[in-house]
Amino acid sequence: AMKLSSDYFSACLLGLASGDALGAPYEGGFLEQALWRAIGRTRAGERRWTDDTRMSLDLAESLLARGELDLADLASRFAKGYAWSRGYGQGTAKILKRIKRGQDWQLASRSVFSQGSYGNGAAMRAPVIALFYARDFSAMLHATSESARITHSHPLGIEGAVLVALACYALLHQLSTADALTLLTSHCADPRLAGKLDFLQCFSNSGKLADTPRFIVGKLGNGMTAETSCLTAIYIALRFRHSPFEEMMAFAIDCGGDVDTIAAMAGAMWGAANGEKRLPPFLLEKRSYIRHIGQLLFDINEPA
Ligand code: F2R
Ligand code: MG
Ligand code: MG
Ligand code: MG
Repeated sequence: AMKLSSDYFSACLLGLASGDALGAPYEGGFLEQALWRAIGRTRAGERRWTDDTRMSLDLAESLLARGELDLADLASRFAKGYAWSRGYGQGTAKILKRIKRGQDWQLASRSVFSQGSYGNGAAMRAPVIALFYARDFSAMLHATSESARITHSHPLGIEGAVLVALACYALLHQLSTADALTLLTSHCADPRLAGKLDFLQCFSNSGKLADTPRFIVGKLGNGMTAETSCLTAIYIALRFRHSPFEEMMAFAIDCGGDVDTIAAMAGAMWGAANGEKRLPPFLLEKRSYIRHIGQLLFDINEPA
């Protein structure tokens, strides 16, 4: 089996939280940004992260406590972790408040969008599954779509999550960009996502992965839906996989829109490819705890 290192597991989670915390000031409109200026730091001056990191930690804690994906346990952890000040998506917030009030998660999950959400909320936490199942590809694929069900049962919400998990997996295993895109393409069924993946592949084959944020946003999107954000994040991670984190982050900020989430997903992939030493060491909420969770996700893959 290929050699993996705990450093890269921690870096994947820290990259996710860093992209989230550094991107959060740019998400939303004037009011959201003004609010974040007021609550975007802890009393100790650390940058706070949002729902993206909170739900990723809930998922990691559930997997580690149960030893496998347990949707009832996960649903109750998501509900406990919910706090308005983390800026949850509107649909997800409603579902989690219902579960918090005692409603069965299976009922709650269908209470907002009858087909389930196609937001990027399942994709933003999918890197955790790539880490937990780093040595079991088929289990990873299965658990990723299952884990989306509580909040995102829409096919696009699920497929976005699968593509993000696959991209993290590919970078953790140090696949080339061409091989990573081939892997993604072979697991992409929805024509809307497949079309964007085709664009990315042509773009990468041409050796011209570089273009302006404006052009990329026009092609791939910068929205809150899985369809308009997951491939943007994958593009950013692949383009900047050998560049400093700060350059990747600057590009994500220039793309605008759902910056915290696009940067969280790209940051997770970047961290999985680069390890901790290249991550910026700014004051981040619960940094050492996040690193610790990354180590535990590594340990579960390395039976003594
Ligand atoms: N919520 C935020 N940011 C608030 C700033 C947004 C700003 N005011 C604005 O409106 O532009 N960030 C967090 O939410 C995103 C993750 O969202 P998640 O968990 O996927 O939420 P939700 O509510 O399920 O989906 C997001 C929106 O997409 C639309 N939508 C989804 N499925 C739909 C469906 N089946 N039918 C119709 N609409 C659907 C809805 O508008 C949802 O509210 C991340 O950015 C995270 O950072
Ligand atoms: Mg967020
Ligand atoms: Mg298997
Ligand atoms: Mg967001």
